[in-house]
Amino acid sequence: FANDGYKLWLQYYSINNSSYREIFSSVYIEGESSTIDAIKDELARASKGMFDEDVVESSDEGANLRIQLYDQGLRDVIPEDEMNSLSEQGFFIKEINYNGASQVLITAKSQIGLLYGTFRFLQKIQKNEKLPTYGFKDAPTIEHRILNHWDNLDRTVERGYSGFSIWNWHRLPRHIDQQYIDYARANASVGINGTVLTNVNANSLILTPEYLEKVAALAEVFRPYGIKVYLTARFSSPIELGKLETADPLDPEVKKWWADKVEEIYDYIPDFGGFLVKADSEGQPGPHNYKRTQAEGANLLADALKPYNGIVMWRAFVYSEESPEDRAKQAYNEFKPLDGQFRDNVIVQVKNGAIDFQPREPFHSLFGGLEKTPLMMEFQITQEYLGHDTHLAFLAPMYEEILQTDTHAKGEGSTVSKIVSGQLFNHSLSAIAGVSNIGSDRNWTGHHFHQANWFAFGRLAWNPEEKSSNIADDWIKLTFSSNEEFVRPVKDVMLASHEMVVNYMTPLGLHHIMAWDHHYGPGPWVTGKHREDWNSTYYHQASEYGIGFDRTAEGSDALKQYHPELEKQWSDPETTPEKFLLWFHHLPWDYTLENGEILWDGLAKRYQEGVDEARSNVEVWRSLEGFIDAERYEHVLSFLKIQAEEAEWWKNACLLYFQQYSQKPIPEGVEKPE
Ligand code: GCW
Repeated sequence: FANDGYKLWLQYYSINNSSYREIFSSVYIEGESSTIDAIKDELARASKGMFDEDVVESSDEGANLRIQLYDQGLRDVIPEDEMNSLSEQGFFIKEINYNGASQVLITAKSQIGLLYGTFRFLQKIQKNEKLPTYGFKDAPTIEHRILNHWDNLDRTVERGYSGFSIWNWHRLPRHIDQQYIDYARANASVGINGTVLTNVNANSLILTPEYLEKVAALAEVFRPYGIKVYLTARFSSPIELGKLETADPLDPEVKKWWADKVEEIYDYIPDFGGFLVKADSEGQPGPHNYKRTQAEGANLLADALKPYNGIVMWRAFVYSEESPEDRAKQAYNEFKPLDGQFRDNVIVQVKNGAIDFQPREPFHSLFGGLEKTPLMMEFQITQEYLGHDTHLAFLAPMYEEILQTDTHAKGEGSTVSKIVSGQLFNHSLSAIAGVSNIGSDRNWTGHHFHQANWFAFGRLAWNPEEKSSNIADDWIKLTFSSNEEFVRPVKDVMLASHEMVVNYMTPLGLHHIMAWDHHYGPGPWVTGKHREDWNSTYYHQASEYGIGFDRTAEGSDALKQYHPELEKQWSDPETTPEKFLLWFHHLPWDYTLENGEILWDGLAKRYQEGVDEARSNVEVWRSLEGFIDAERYEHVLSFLKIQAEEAEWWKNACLLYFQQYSQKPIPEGVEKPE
């Protein structure tokens, strides 16, 4: 049985390279620790897989491969200031001359740095890449790079489409599954260094000793790989677990309850990372229940965690269905006045856009809106609004688009990435989160290509300036093959895939026209039964006159929340990028687009483009049969066919629906919907 899908981008498939083959025949690794053991384990797997050789360890510093912490003795080969320019988890890989023989040196300031360096070196080997003569160094710019699992204790996964949760609470703590170790390896190999194990719609049971014991067992598996464990904290836990009458953040008994609880957690997990909290949102309890602010709520937990260096990740996804205010404005309205009121171990976690993980959104106005409070990015890796498990959408271009947007918060060049890395406003606490797409499926992520989104999140978390095309290139080569005849077409498909999905779902800035509740498939006719004014037309506002959500001064004025440069640019439909047109403007059906077409025709053509591309992807993939194993080939093919059919379903449904308002014919070149 092959099941290559399980091995993710750590395939270590056989390659032909005699100089690299030699490397493993003498390896010097200094020191002893569980992280050093993890390094040895990885080298052994890689050498076995790529060259069918065992690693031969040597006690001689002059070995072919030398892995050791940086010290004075290495000053001659790597100057101290070069090393000092790297953050604690960075590494340096260099081919050096040792007594006349050539040697590859991997060095770092910390053992985790050595592990990261080892992974990177093994990736270079797998890709058959030469080391540059001047060496190769790298270090992360964001401190906390975290996966958010929306995993429930009964092992269902909210918005998870890859089976059940990989955390088997029933068997923990006594049974440690190999999958936990492989999870840690995969994460460490791209630099992810934290994991929130539980759903933000939290169950307070996770904070009981019965579960903490299980959490501790997982933390122990992850520790050698530099991965910290975090939990979600339900704000009403003092009532549910502590039998207190209130969870009011200013109540002394409540404060004491959390302080004691946190102390207990650290008894189990000495390096526990902290809490992630969803409060006052979609039915979750929070400080609003006691007429307190989000800052008062966050600070309660921050004070409890402070003695142990734990942090609070407090989500900004706060809105009320009851409020008449544009949903896109609510979080900013709530958090802007609180800037500066959070403790220094609180970081506010903001989704990339202000509505909710739509196929495309402009960046959230809180980025650049808050200055004194560190903000972390929350991306969604799982594809709640992007076709769930079966639709191929490579999300790196979407993440990159957001990270590279200029907020103008401190003049030109104030990109979202610089806010997230803490550079722009000089925050030492920095973090980024991705809502995981991992589940119990044999290939972890349902679609084989969705492994690439987990990989891409890790790579952009490590370096938010990284380019999507590099990420795609690396992922394809590590996961499948380095054969350019395979890599080139697959990379083209991947890099265009997000735009393709936007085209057949929500072109030109349309949003939230998915089917109600499960969000799979089209549903512009119903957006939320539970709320009066979220009637069928709330998000797209289609009428005989036109379509789109007016967020200019004449409309909800959400644009006011952006810095003046953007506010000005985006207030005028003529200067608004077309990808955001209907996000900010309500326009007549015959509004003229950049290419001279009327809006209705342009809309219809984009739907068609998406469909055409989804169909053509099936053909591209068919032409690649034989380049990879049959199992993964067939699996991907079958999903691509589903995607092509469903792209058409999206197009037909949306065009037929909107046509009742536009009353215009389907333009030439667009297949008539049936
Ligand atoms: O995207 C929405 C989802 C909810 C989710 C919520 C959130 C965890 O539909 O399922 O709840 O966002 O981010 O809190």
